Amino acid sequence: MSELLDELLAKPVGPAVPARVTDPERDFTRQIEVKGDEADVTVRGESFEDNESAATAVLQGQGLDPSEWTVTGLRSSEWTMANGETGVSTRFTFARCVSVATVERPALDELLAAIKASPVIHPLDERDGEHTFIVALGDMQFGKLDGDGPAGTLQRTIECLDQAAELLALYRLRFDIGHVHVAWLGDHIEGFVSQGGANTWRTQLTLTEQIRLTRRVMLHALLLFAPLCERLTMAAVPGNHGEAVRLMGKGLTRYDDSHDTESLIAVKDASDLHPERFGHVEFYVPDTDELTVVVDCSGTVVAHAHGHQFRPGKHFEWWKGQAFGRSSAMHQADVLLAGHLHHEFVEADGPRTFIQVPSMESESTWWRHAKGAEGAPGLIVAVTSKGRVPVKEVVN
Ligand SMILES: [Mn+2]
Repeated sequence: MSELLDELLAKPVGPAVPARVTDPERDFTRQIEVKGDEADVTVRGESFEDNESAATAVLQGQGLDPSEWTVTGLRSSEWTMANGETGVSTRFTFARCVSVATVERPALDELLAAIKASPVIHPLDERDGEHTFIVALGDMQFGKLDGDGPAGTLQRTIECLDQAAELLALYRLRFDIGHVHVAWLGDHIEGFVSQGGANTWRTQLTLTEQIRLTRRVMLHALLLFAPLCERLTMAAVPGNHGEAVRLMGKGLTRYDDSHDTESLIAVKDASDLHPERFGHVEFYVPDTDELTVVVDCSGTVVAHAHGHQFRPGKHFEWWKGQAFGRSSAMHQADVLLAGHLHHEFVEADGPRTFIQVPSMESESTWWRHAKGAEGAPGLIVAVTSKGRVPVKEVVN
């Protein structure tokens, strides 16, 4: 490939997420367990002498008087510190020299009185750090005549984005939000590749019209959110409907060959023309031949996938499988945002959260005939920080 070709094919690929660095200070430095007249203190440091004084300090930190305690045993072992050097981990067993004859019991009545006397106050203006406001949407399938058709889907998408911007102001009363992230989760167009092209008759817009709507809706989101935050990120992933080329109705070209992502790349190219206005905006799509992209949102690693890669209900199995791959960023993802299945679904597994958005199109007529369920279109807004997602709300 020539340099010029590389330059003009360049895409805003999502950044690699560096491996989580263990923090010995936080993960484990000192530990104390007190059982009656015996206390076990485990400390880690550069040398045994360091540990000896640290252990005494740990006792003091627990409100115990070191002069009342004597070391009755210890166990020391070496460990590798964060800087690669060898440190010493020591467990001291202390015994209380003089048994405390009478253990003072807390006065229960006073404690209970204190509970009654303290009103529960959670000040709204308490700032505990950076938060990201996530706006996640997908499955507009612009062009399809089902339900209220392209006109209805377009109006709903714009209105939901506008509502999300209003909610941002409301959530700022509760959270310190500096970063807004808009996740485009695929199937933004209906396209003509689905079902071997059998969706063609029911698709009322041309391919370029479908793409134009997608691009301009993304542009609307850019213009809407860019003035409202210090950092705006937008990510898009390829959906099955957005696939640019299928061969004989089946074979694909490369996995990144998608109108769903290309529309966002076009918006990025436009925003690059105005750095004074959009210099704080970042755009991300999966790397060449890839289908997922991750973006850091206030310490939460947010992954994006369309959802045609896993069977319904098997999102965590798929996620676990991806995380097994050593080159995949999925093992570091705290949150997985997905589209495709057209209904709201939120599930947590330990600290990981899966959020599936409803579709923006009003219904799949085929699905309604098959299963009876009408659509419940909308998008999802969420607030996240440091891996947690305390708020998820459907906007419709
Ligand atoms: Mn899909």
